[in-house]
Amino acid sequence: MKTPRVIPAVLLAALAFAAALFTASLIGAAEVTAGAPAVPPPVAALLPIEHAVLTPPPQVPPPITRQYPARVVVKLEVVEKVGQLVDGVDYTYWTYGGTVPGSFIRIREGDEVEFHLANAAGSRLPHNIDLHAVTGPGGGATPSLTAPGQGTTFTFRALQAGLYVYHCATTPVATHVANGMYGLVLVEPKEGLPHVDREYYVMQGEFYTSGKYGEFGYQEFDATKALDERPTYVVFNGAVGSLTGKSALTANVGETVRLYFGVGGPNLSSSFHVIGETFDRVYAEGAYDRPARNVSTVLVPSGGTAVVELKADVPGSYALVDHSLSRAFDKGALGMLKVKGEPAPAVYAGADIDATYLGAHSDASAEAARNEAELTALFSVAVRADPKLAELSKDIQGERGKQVYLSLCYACHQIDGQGLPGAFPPLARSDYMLADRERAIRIVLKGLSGPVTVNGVSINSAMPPLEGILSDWQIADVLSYVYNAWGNEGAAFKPAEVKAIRQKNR
Ligand code: HEC
Ligand SMILES: [Cu+2]
Repeated sequence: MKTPRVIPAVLLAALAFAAALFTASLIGAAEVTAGAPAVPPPVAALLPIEHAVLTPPPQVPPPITRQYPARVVVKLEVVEKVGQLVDGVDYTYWTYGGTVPGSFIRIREGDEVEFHLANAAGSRLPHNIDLHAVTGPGGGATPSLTAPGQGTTFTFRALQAGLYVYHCATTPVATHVANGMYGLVLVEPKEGLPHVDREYYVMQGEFYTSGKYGEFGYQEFDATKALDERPTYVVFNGAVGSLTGKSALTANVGETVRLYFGVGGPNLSSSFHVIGETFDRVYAEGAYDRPARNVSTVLVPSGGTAVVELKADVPGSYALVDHSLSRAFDKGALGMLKVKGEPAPAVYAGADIDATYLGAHSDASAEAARNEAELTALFSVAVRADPKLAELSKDIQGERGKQVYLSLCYACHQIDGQGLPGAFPPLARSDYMLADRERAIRIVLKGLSGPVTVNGVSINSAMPPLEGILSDWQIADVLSYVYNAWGNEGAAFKPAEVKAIRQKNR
């Protein structure tokens, strides 16, 4: 946001007049009841006009340095578009500004906001917006109800500093929010915020898909799962991996980092935590006047926010998680802050967290996803040219299977398939596994317990059944991977084989 360094005298006079009118209009407003006009009050014309800088996540617009209120024009467009929930999984997102969460809006306490909501011509449905920063019935929902291809306008005064969620409030509301219609609006206190070196924008939300977690292809919204609050995905910034690998948040040792964190929901609250860090300051529920100090995990309600600040003291990888941990490690709510700089052995001397710990979010898994995408692209080109494609398709299946392996099996059988002596048998060159394909499928579906002997070593432990978690496709993929990794050699598995065995053992 651009700020004039010198405020012209004329403007100052106008401002003083505006302030007086503003006070008067506030007093007046308290007395006005029904039938008040929804149009901007006359004071509006006297405020300097600014156009809000909006940013996509995880970016945050620059701090406001202006010392006076303005009439801030915000233009936001709703766009319905297909994106990826995770590699290979397509989903139709409903977005504010083309991203989930929607564009970050930054204004100043006392500003008057002229809000323009547009709904793209290609949309199938009407949408609107309810900003929690609005004082007024519906938070703006009623005047902003916008049909596809149309635009609407309303104004509000940002009376209270804080960090607020905005979201769609069009019926069925939970469905609109579940499809990604939420974002954050920061109302900076008049005196501004303390300086930090970096600011980031992160929001948590759940997705309810017809298929299981990671099931490939286009996924429909599943209304029953949503009603039961049984999400398939719980993610930061709209997708699994939106804050990992190349997209990880970054900082240098010694820098201060502020995260504007919100929960879009529509249903779950978040136990927000950064593994390996303590928040030096937490503005709980986004309330700016009473920060708490030295907090490890902050509870953020659905439709709520928290501003957290930390100082990066030690280089390495820090995982952002919802500490309801199934969501983090099994449903996607895991991001990464990568801190670069000199080691600080006086604070921490030891290894970084690595692939063993991060599984599906590790660099190895990201690489498998990239390989798969490349091979798939090659495949579709090759299909047109040459019908002999069995080998290539097996490779693609292997890369997909590796991603399943790294999200589930690796935790017990280990990254390298060697298992852990006495606890988990090896899959690398396992005579037991390689001897019987049908039994291998059955083990993944139904689990295994009781004594078994693998490569001459006997073990008596238990593996949980995975039939409720994995689809036929995923089981075929993961077995194709383990049957061809670490020196193993075997034919690929087909989903139909898995399906047949699943039905036989029902
Ligand atoms: C929670 C830990 C755990 C997970 C997760 C797990 N397993 Fe196992 N698995 C075991 C244990 C323990 C055994 C041995 C069970 C026994 O002693 O009867 C086993 C046995 C096996 C065996 C037969 C023994 C061998 O070494 O050949 C296969 C094959 C196998 N698992 C494959 C998988 C695959 C594939 C996955 C992922 C889809 C997986 N497992 C996930 C713990 C696990
Ligand atoms: Cu909507």
